[in-house]
Amino acid sequence: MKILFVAAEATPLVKVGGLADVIGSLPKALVEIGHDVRVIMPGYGIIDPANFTTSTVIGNLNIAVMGRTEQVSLKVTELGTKVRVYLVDSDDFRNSIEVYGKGDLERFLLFCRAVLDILSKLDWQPEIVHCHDWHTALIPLWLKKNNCHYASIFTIHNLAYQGFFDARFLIDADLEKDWQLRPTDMPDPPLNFMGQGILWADMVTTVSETYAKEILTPEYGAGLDHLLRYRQDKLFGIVNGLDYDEYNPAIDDFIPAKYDVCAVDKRIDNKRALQKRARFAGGVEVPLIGMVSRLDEQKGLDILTASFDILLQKTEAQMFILGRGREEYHNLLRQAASRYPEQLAVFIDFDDTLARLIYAGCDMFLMPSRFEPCGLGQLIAMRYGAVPVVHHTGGLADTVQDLTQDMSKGSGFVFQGYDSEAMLAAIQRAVNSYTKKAWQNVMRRIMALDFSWHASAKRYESIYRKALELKNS
Ligand code: NHF
Repeated sequence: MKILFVAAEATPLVKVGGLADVIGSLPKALVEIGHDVRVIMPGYGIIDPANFTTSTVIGNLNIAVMGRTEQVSLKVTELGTKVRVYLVDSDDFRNSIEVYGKGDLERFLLFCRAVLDILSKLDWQPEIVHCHDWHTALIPLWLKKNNCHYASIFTIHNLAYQGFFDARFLIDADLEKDWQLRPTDMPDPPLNFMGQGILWADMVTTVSETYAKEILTPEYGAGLDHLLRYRQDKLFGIVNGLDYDEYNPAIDDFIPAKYDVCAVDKRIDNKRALQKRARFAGGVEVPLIGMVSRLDEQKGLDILTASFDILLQKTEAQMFILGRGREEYHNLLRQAASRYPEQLAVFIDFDDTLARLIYAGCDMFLMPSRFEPCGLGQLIAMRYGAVPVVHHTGGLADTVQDLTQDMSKGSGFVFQGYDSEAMLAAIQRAVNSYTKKAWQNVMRRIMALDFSWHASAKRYESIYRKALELKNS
């Protein structure tokens, strides 16, 4: 099949979050099982031209948007992975120093319109247009409205980000007619981009089975649960995979000591390096909990920051936290780190090299997310032998099985209720289990689990086939 991925970010070109990892790795997995996959994304000015040579495919397209005409062209770059990436080049994207920020609604409206226009002119025609997250969500609407022959898939990576706007934008962006157009039984479309992808795509997917069920409820539906229930028979959850070439402790040049499942004892050198980086004095026998995360409520920072005193007074454990997010949490974390300098290290940063050292050196990896569509951190942690401690939600529930008392089965420490007590109890359980002999077996067991893309790529393949059948029926 010929499949075009449409998304706002993709590794290795630009990455803000897990979306980029998926767009950087799922197409490769689909190519491996015989499909022809290309990606189209905005040509941000921050994409380093020294690393990616481009050539122009289509020049000088005039796109009408917000009452003006924007000049757009299409470039292409080869990543050496048999996946071509098209870059939509416009002043707006070229001049922006951030991937997301001010003017996103206008920029992604332009992107969606440009993709539609480009599709009609491109010398390579896909059968499937696979759109990801709100930045691309108007495309399924316009494909339907224009009776285009492509089947459309819309994947929700995180329902919390919807591209919200107000009634004024609807008029200025000339979207009023689109908002009125709908079958009589279709719920009223809300004022955001995301709803359109959900309502109009031939198939809707999200990134884990549990999250696919959760978002049908008002509690997790972020105001779109009624639209999702309306499309329920076309909604599927497919868990994300991990790029096993990119994340492999046996060949990872960013970590001090490389290791594999047969030599987990070598991790100790990475732990030492991590403790040194944190300036912790305690020895390697002290349990070390790692966290690499966006620092906000979704990721559980509210229950975590409320628990430091109990956690660090009740246990000897050390904690190493890396991430960025809300200012409020930066301050709370810094304050806690200054209260417990021997036990808590906080790095407010995006730093892939340090992140890898955390995965390779910590004993436990904490993800107390309130909700988690899939989550990548727990998958990387398991691949690197760090035992996950997670809230039972979304993709965390689908990928981490609670360890039995004797630790002979399971892959991590899972807590059920979303509150500090439940999280603390799970951490305590992990800390108590750390000295047991069985811990080594758990490390080996989780490193041997298979979270590569192969199985999920096969599931996408069957969704694409269903979408095509539906389109041609
Ligand atoms: O893994 C990629 C990622 C997910 O849970 C993650 C999230 C955003 O919140 O699908 O998207």
